[in-house]
Amino acid sequence: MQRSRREFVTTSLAGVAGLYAAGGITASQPPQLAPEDGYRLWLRFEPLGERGAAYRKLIQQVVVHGSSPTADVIRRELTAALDGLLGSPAPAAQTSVSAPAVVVGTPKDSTILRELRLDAELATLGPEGFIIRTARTGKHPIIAIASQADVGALYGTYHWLRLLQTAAPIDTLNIAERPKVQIRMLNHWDNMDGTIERGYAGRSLWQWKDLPGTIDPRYVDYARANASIGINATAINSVNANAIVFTPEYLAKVAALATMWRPYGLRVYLSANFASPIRIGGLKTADPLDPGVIAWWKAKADEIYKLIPDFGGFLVKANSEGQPGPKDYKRNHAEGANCLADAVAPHGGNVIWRAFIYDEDVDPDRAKRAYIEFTKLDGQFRPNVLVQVKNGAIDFMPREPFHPLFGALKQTPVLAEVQATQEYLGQGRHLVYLGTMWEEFLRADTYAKGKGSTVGKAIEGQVHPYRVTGFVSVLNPGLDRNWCGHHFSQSNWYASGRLAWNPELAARQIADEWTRMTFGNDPKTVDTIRDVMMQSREIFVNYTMPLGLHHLIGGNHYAPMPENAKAPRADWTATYYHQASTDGIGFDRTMKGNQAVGQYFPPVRDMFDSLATCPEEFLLWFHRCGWDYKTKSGETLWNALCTKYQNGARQAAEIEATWQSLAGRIDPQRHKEVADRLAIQVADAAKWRDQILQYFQGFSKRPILSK
Ligand code: GCV
Repeated sequence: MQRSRREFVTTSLAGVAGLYAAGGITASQPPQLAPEDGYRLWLRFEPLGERGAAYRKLIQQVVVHGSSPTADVIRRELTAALDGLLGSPAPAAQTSVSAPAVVVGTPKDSTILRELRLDAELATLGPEGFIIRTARTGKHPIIAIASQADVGALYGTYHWLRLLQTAAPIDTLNIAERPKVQIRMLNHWDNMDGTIERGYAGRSLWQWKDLPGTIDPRYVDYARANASIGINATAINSVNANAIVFTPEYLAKVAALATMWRPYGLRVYLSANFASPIRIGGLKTADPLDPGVIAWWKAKADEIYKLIPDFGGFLVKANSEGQPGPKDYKRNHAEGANCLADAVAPHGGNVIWRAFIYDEDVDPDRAKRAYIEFTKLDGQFRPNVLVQVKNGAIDFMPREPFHPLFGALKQTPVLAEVQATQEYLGQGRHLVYLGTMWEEFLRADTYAKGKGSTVGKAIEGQVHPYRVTGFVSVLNPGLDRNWCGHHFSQSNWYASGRLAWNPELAARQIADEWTRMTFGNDPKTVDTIRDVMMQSREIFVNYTMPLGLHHLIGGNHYAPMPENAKAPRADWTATYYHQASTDGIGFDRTMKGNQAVGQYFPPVRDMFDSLATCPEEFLLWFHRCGWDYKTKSGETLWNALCTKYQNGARQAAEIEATWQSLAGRIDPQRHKEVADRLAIQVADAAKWRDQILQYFQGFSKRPILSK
């Protein structure tokens, strides 16, 4: 892994230095930036110039204490990163201080850190928390990075490197951090044949045919990226799970990955096919109350834990979109989850049971179904079952109100599931930063226990005291050099990790950090990119599904298809949701309609229920309105809709022009690759505008307002 990253550090440095040496440019001309392919993500560690020289005075020595594999990772990361950032080879990591130094480790392993008497404070921060503090040892100033455990020291190291990468002052540091959420997880939707469901960046990262013998260096870079943002769990196979992953042959391969990732604090989970006892176990049933089935899961869990002692547990999509589940045997979701939970409990494992279920017999409205099923079962799950709930009740739409299950389950820990893979948000082609969308979601107030019971606080376990807390991001990177297809999709990986660590972080801060780390600290570049990112999701909503419209797609969930009326299920069409007719448009989910608003706590219910108080961005989600309904701007609904689509398409073109203004400030390869995709985005935005407005005009019978 170091091989590949160092290779890139060396190549880009040599590129810049080489140009100067060749006399091709003078100091007054901006240097030609070496092309970059995006492989290094936000861990580029490019030279910091003058700022680097200032840092170097404070960092003349690197001292890392500890002998664990994680301490070795810290040593390697620090040395390689400082080599790059400070623009000259950093001294090899040492064990004693004889000059201004950065000192990393645990008080247990480090006399220097022990002397700082940090134990009591570190105990409140837990094994993943850390302190970064300016201090002294003997006559030398030091920057201490300390934790109770090596993994916390690793997180502290990345945090400190982020300060350097973002050109922050490091003279007087006094930072104490601990993650606000315990399970900070990625879900990959990778199939065992190497394809990826909703993947837009090539084939699966996992080379099943080469494992366990051959370890692709990329697996380590994946772990580095995750550790750098605090991700500590990963479910590597699709929730539409193939039971083959539980065969001895594949478990040995999974174990090889788990072993490699352990020093980075990354625990493996596996998605479980509920019918595994039949599919690979030779049983005739998968009934969770059947003694043979119970014994099968216990034996399988024992087998897995022998190979992977820190295995996280099972992630399960049951009785959803054709997947098998307990309802096939007339058992409920708690009975199904508990069977698997009992199998992993003796080993300290968890079962993460997805709430993305929408059986048609539960309620005519898909948005209401999961709430109805899971609120009935609260209190019936084993303590090691967590219920994983998507941010909204339909399916990762460009804008959804928060799922009413947040705050509603008192006894069952609820994890949030967001989707970094932009399935409904332009996939690998549109520049859409999702930090703002998740901020909106996490800051939404559920009122579960009065004002201030935000979704963020709920998943932190501060609204109901959950035994375990979690935040999950569906991320489908692939073998494309830049991992995510679109360079800017990397920002959604980054943001989901940062928000999992602290759901209260601001989207703007995250965008700023990511931009600096990914594109450098040039002020114009940073301001321009951060501002584009901050607007990008709203712009996408404007040209696709504004004013609470949702699911105006079909097929592969990319292009506009408001006419989509035929699918195997009504709730896979578009017409089911928008319900446009000559009278108006929108889904009446009010108390006078299908009462979906009644699933929210009273102040939220009332806010959504009343046309006067319902935020207009959710208007047609909750209300059915006539085409001449007067919106808050004074425009009729039809004209307001036209305005949104016109604005969205225009704003997409503005992003493209803004990006062009950065030519020369960003390396030519990434600049061009983003520009090429922006051209697609602009054309798509115009298509969305035209197709949607023409289609709805067939009902509104009003002229399309052009701006
Ligand atoms: C993994 C949506 C996606 C499916 C996905 C499903 C889920 O329906 O389109 O590809 O399946 O969500 O989250 O289980």
